[in-house]
Amino acid sequence: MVEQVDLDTALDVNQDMGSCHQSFETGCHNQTNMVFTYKQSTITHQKVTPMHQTSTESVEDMAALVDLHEGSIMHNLFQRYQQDKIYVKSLKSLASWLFKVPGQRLAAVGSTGYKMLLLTYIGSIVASVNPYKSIPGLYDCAAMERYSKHHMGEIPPHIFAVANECYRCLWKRHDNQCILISGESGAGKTESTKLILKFLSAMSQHSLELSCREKTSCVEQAILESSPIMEAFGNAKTVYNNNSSRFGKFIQLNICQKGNIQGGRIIDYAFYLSVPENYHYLNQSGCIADKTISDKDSFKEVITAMEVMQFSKEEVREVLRLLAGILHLGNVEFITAGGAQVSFKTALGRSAELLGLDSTQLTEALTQRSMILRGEEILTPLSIQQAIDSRDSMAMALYSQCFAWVIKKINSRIRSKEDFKSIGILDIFGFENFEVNRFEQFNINYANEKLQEYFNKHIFSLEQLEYSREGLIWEDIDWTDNGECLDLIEKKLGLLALINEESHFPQATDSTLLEKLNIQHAVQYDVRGILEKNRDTFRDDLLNLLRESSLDFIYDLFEHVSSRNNQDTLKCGSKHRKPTVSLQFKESLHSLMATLSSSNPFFVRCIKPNVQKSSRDKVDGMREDIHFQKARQMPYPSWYWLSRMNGYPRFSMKSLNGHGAVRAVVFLTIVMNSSDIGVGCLDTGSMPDQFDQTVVLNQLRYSGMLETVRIRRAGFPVRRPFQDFYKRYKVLMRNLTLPEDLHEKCAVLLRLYDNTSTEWQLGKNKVFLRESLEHKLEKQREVEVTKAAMIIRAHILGYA
Ligand code: AOV
Ligand code: MG
Repeated sequence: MVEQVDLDTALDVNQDMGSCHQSFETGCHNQTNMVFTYKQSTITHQKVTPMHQTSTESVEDMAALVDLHEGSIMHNLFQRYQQDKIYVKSLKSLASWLFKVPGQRLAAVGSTGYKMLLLTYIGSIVASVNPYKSIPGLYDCAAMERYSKHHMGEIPPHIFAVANECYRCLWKRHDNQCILISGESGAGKTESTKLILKFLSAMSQHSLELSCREKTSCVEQAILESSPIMEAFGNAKTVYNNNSSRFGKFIQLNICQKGNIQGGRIIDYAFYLSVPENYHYLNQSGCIADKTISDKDSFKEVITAMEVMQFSKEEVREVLRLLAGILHLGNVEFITAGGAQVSFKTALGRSAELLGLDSTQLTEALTQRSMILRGEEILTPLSIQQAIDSRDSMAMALYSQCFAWVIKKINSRIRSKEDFKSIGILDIFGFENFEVNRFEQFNINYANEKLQEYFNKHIFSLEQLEYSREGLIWEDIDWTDNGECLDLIEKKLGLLALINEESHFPQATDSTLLEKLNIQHAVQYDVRGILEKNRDTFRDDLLNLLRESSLDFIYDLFEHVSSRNNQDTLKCGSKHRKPTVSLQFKESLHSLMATLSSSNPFFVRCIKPNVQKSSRDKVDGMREDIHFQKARQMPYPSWYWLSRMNGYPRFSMKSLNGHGAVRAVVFLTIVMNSSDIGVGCLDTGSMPDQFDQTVVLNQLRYSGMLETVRIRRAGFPVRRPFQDFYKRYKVLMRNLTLPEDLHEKCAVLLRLYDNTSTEWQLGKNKVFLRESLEHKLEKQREVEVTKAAMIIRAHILGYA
């Protein structure tokens, strides 16, 4: 007897090494403080079963994997990645058959039955692995053409297929659609967003009548051109991504009845997340040039984009001038002579000139603080650190106002009336876990948790709720709820509440905050600077100075910025104080979630194959070499070794290790044909193809990928109200003796196809089907319908 080896028990790896699905653990690839455990086990060959063909050959739809566990999912991704097939899906779209028959389309939209069905339909999930290189032909016009003509599931999974399905759903469902793109920093969210925009704008232009092509095509172009501008201002290089979005954005495309993009709107979730060292201390990062980025070309691209976006020549100049002013401001240095004094006058002079400020006034504002107390101005000299802080806060204020202005400008260019429905595309900043994580990371990770919550709700909660509401026999699938993590952030006495409370005490410092947080929670973020960033108070005297700029552009930027101590705030007391950054952030996240909740979601899961930002090609040449070297240092997963020995992986290992033990190293010996073969096993060792399993497995785990595939497979994704089901398949029931009851009628047909009732269940109001059975029914129906059509034709022609 051959039995499946349960490596969970066999390996008994160190279980308490921390499960990685919480934001504070995710993305931690820092291997330096890793603990390695070592253990030896022996398994006889009877305990190892051959891998199913679906695992050795890779599948497009992960729900089709016969061996379903982390190992097989990851291996599937890996195999496809090796063939440059970066997309995989975990659900075959239900909608694909509903509208397959063109003649059915209108009827389907009109019928309430279908609407009900469609409302319970969960958007599809596509996973992509970042190739870190351009794959020829993957996104060209021919590809767009192909995907626009096929339904999801008919041709290999692709980001275009998601965009296409989303676009079609507008017409089928008559509600707003949204595409939610998640994944950690550098996984490919922004690239996916741009590809979706590219596809939708092509679709929009296609369905245009020639006469109006000119006018509308401008809007599409403008929407596409918004990307380089926003990236130029809102992105920065980080260790995870050379072009990392430092702001989240939600792009809404308004589509008119005819199917064209009318215009759109971009909402940014920036909120001063842009720390100054990312921008004006360009030299501090120690990285001025990057091989992968051509500054000259990017600059040209941005300027062209701004022209398309109808920024006037003057406006472009003003923006560049402001940026230069900020850079010079960053070079202003201080020495101490009593209080802080400006030591590098040239930088200050240039900066003042570029910003249209009086250089003496600027010097004063940077080195002393002025306050009006009972009508009298009181000047306090600043320490060097305080002077540096005021310089930085001024630079940041200039930069963020400028960014806000750019977004406003773009929006005014692409604005349209909301005519029909919209497609929203959400591209946020991905999970980050640096060596030191600060307020920015806290907010970024909070946003990611929120998005995960939305995903969980749709994929797991609502789905299982529907089953129980309909009284289906169903064993609930366990999934990792991130509710606790969100409670930690959002609930009463949660992190946000504590940070905000402390921000309102003028005397509070980062260390008092730390103390408070430590009493309540244990979280790993660096508190330094949190309070200041959260309060986001910009000194009134600095604000006033900027408002005195001789340049209209700068004056306009600050005209409506409210000052900290303005009369209203004082009069109304603490109730009306300016909301803190994190409070605004929380509110905007909640309003975003509300918008998303009223749209039909599609999910794209971006996965990063490694942390070196490397493509597969880069290492192909060295593969054997690395393989050899690494083999000595780090063990490989057993199936990988077996694959080396046998040409391809032939052995199925259930769940490669115990839950959460991603960072343990285990050594496993498999006895085969009575000769011992040492098999290095699992985790930490990175695959020689830049497909680092630790990195990938981590992402699969915290995003709930395994559970997603499981629920997709175990579930009954196809569901139709009895009446609809009967109507559609009546043609298959013609020769059957049918009972009176509608419910029973359906059951008779279903039993005919599957009398074990594994592929279907009857709920209280609906028939629930697995996709496989629905395919069979559809196929047969098509045969019958064609037959009927031929008979009718024959009659008309007078042959019968
Ligand atoms: P992110 O948006 O998910 O990170 P990006 O979309 O900026 O990540 O992708 C990072 C880099 O990966 C890009 O600059 C490309 O070089 C490469 N890349 C991503 N997707 C593809 C693709 N489909 N084909 C080829 N190369 C790709 V962050 O914004 O950091 O969370 O905050
Ligand atoms: Mg991005």
